[in-house]
Amino acid sequence: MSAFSKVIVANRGEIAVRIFRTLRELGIATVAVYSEADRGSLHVAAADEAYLIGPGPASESYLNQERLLDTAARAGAEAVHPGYGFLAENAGFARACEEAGLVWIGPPPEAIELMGSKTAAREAMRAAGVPIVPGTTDPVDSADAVRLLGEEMGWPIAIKAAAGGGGKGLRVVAGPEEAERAYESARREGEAYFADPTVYVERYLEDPRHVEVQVLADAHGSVIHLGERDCTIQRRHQKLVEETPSPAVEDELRERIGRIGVDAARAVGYRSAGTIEGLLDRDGNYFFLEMNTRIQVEHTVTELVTGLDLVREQVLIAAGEPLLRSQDDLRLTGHAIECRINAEDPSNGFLPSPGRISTYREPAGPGVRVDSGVTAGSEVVGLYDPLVAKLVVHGVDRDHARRRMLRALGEYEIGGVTTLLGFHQALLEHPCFVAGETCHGVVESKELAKRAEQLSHRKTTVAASPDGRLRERVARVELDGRLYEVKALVPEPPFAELARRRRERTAHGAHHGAAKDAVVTPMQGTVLAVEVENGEDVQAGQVICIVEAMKMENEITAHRDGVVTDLSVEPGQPVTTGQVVCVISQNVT
Ligand code: MV4
Repeated sequence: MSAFSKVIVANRGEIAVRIFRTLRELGIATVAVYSEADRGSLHVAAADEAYLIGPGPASESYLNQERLLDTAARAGAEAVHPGYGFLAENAGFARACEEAGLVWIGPPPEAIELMGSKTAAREAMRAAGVPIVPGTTDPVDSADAVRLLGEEMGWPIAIKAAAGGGGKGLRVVAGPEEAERAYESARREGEAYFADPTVYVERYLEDPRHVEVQVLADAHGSVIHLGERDCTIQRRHQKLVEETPSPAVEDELRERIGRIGVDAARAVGYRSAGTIEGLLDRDGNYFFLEMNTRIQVEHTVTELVTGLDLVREQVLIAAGEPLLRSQDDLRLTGHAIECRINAEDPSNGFLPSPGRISTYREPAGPGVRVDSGVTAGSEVVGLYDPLVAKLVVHGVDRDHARRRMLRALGEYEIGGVTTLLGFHQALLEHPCFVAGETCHGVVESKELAKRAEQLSHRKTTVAASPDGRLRERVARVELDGRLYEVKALVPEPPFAELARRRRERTAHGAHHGAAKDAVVTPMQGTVLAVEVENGEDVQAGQVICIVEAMKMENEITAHRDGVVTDLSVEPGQPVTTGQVVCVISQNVT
């Protein structure tokens, strides 16, 4: 006898595939939905049945509530699993599912709603005795109020969007003279992202760790925690590496954080799997930040150290079954690390790198798990999250897991698109990561991007020799029964010289007059910030503006030194692919 006979997954990519695996183990039939852009995707092939939920823009299909409900009815599904992102934290959709007679594999809509407002959540946590970052639980409605709070709490302070989360709208204010600008810009970002300019204020914590607690709550009043995850390695509030246990958490602190997580879940009548996100400061103080009312990307590391299947727990809880384990039954074993394998280019401001995956080979062996949404031939479309796979390892301790991750990263082959494989290798070899430090600043550093690029070219050497006349080609030869990798230097093809001259001409401009080069947006999105002004001198690599696309922030940088002219974008403005942002003219000195 199983919980449900058929479940629909309102999601795509690796998480849809991940959920289908568990459903299959439970003997539950699986239903996929797909957009027109996803017809050939792995998650479609991984399900028993699949339904098109287009037409219309691909980015809207997984958000089309009516279409999803119709499809659930048509397929005869009994329950809906939303995965993460898309409609996972949409209380209205959770309610609509329940009203349509479908079981929502997630928390009660009221809990989603309450946690959706950061100020309401802070107030509820304060009332429940959960420590929150010192600051306001009410909105702050003027720059003067911000200045007053700064004098009261001491500078620096943080301004955050009330409807936000994940660091959206976060502005650090060092002193009273910065209050006005920061207040206005945090409000603009809140408006741009959530159509809600409401902001509030917190004390700014220096060099904190992002530490979160996984909780499970059933419909019968049991709530347990599954230990913490450390997600300190982030870039622009996008997590890149997650691990458990946290290098900064000892048994006693784990118990304290765990109790905080359980108290927080109980206070909002939580049910299902959930995560309490918090900040851990250098003195060991732990503060509630927000609660994520969904399965998270990084749930995998908790699975490896607990031996539990969190999606299975979600499904059984939704079916009304009681938790089978008490807090005392749980044992946390060893150390787990997850690296997010995004199709992004770290040497180009982590710009999305869409394209077709040509060659694809996953690592395997002891302690290695790959949760992937792609295979050889998959098209990585720019419309969606750039996360194509998650590489997760388990070891007896942190250094064992770290070395195992490096070994697995070395085995992983993804051709055709640029990924974070090289970046993760560079990071995990860096002394800051080895030492378990916060690595703030290192993640974004040029040094790491450069090392990442070197590492990602190691296996496919086709670089030109310095004079450009010879190319390296690596071949494998067997000599007297032993395998060798040999580097052959072969002459470049005859057209290469012409192509090089042409490139140089465009790079250096025409012989007479100043060269002009347009900076264009590589993707459709919304301008969040403009970092330069007309007439400003910029250097190659300097950030011109930040464009948000599919919840990711992307830096548009200058490709050459020069002077900015014809700047045509401003914050909040939508832009299309290939739109001219500004022109960079050569400095004529
Ligand atoms: C903060 C903070 C300092 N003080 N809040 C919020 C969402 C998360 N993505 C990062 N957030 C932060 N909130 C206060 N009051 C610093 C950060 C922060 C951060 C925290 C832990 C680990 C890495 C971080 C990177 C950037 C910002």
